[in-house]
Amino acid sequence: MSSHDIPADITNEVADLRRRIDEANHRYYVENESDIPDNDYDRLMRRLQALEEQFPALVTPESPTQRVGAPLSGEFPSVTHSVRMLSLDNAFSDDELSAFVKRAATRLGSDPESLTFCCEPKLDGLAVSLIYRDGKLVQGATRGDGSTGEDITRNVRTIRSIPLKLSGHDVPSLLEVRGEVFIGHSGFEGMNERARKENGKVFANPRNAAAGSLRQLDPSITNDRPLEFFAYQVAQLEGAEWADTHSAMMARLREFGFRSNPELAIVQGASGIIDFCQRMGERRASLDYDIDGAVLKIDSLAQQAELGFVSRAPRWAIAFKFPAEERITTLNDVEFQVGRIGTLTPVAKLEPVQVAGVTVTNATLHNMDEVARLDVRIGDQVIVRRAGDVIPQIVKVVIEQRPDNTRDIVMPERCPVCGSQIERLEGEVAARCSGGLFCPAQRKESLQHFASRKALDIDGLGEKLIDVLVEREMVKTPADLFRLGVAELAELPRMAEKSASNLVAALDKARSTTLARFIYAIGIREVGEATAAVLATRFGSLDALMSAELEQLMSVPDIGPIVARHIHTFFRQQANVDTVKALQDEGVHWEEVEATDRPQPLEGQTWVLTGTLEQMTRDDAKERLQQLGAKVAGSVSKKTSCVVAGPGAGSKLAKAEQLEVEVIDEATFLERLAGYEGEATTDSEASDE
Ligand code: D41
Repeated sequence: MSSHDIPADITNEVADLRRRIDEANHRYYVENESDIPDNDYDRLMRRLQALEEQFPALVTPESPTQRVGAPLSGEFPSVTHSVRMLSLDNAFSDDELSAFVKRAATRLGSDPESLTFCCEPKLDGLAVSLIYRDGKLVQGATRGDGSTGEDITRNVRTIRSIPLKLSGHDVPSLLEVRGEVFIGHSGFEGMNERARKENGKVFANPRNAAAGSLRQLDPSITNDRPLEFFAYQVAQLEGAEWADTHSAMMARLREFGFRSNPELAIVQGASGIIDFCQRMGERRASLDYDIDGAVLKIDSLAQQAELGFVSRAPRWAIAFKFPAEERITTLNDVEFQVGRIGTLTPVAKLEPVQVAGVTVTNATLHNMDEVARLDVRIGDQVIVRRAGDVIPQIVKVVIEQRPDNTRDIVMPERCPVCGSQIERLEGEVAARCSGGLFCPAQRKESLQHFASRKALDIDGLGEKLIDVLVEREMVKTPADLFRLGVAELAELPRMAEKSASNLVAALDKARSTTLARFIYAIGIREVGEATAAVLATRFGSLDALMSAELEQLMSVPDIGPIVARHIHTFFRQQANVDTVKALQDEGVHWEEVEATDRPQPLEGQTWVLTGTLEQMTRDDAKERLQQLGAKVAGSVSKKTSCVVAGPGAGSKLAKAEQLEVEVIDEATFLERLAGYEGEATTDSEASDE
């Protein structure tokens, strides 16, 4: 039956039902007011479903019954953003906010106090793009790297505060809306509550829950999650007039049926944005969603266009980030963890406390000097700090609240794992278990190090699996890993045929490595990835390094007497020589490189990477720089040779500009790398002859 044959009263009733359901949805999910009882709503929905079932020709993708579609098989297709999704520069202080306003005003040739800003809280969710053609939602995509994201249309369609069809008049032929998808506190509590009852996945915080929910291949799962959406920008508009200001565009979006942040405010000048950030800091705890700062945008679209952007972030907007969150809790106990080379690290066991969105139960106390510096005792009230994804720290003890029954933190005399003697070497902060590779804790740590990303990078060999392998004595030394068979692995807990054979394949792949990675992987004390890279290029072969005398080692730039001694001692221990030999016998190999005394192209230079790199990972960039002889530092100083700034670069970029250090973007960086690497290979080829 075609829609022509359907009685007019049915067509009218369907249209009327959809209008009433859409309105009810909008009132509830966008305006947060419910004016229709659940029963009535359900009745409307059921009636519409019945009619659509009877007259399938009436079904359209925009019908409120069509929010949940079929699961996707495989992965999300990728989509190219026709207008790049920019990132935001950060400001961490009032001074940085003032500096931002001043820079913009100078460029615009206007008075800083006259600039108008549109301000809103910065939601800790996920940025998405929504595309509407002729008023209908046709695509939803993640931000991805800003130019390519994932097509999550089916999932965004389940979010009730995202209209499937634009409302109001003068609906544009093309509209791209960007905004943040998130889960509010009340929704989060509800979903975790349900998950606990049903033995489902319990999430650590709303952000993880939102990210996990958005990346479901089955939209019916996404549909069960309380995702919400706040619009924050119009990125494309055709077939309708642009307004003059960002805030007027946000008002248009509300007419189309979107939610924008109710805290949105228009302010003047630096003092206006500083006040707003201050106010948001105070409001933060009473909002129903997590925010990590505020976003401040110049309101005039003409001024935005005039300012443009640098290294993928607009000059007309900035994100103010709140300072790290702090909470008070009780230090219940201290345990000593045994590291790779036996170092004992005191770890604080805390009364669980929520800090910046996650429950914190452990914090490192680093070493006994730190324990003494903090003057911390078991039973103390302590202040715990966590900034974003940073490891929690104990900042200080609240001495005024010290109870009477606190206990001293004492270093044990025997290793808590293997019972060996603990030794505290003179001139060293750390105390060490003397058990060596006899100590399972040290064995586990060295295997973890060996398998880690910057070492042999063995995919699928995680901490838990290593624990089991060591506990069952299936693996004692790294070479044992390469002898593991699929059958024995498949019998382990949480393993199956598939994961076992994947691991064996990963081990096989790891057999072919580089000398630098190998030197790093074998775990010589104080030989990090950078030192390992230097040693590899200086000595060219493992044999040369193993037989190097102290003087030779010390003559390598950046290698001091202590590290030289560690390397020298390492290769004079029979056990270590045996391990290296056993690994080579198991087929671990690398291409020999030509030893060079010639200065590397970037020798003596210090580089800093900041912001997001999009063509490569930060680790890759670091490795390539180090291979060219450069040091890669974490902060900018007068000695910095060059800063590579990607989008999101904040204070380091500002510092570089202040110190007049050269700043290049990723594209330039890639060109230079290619040039230097060309230089390096031509040289070694020449020396091959
Ligand atoms: O609430 C947010 N997380 C938020 C993010 C926001 N309120 N506004 C934003 N505005 C922009 C520009 C200025 C580029 C339109 C943003 C973001 N960007 C953003 N989110 C993730 C990367 C960039």
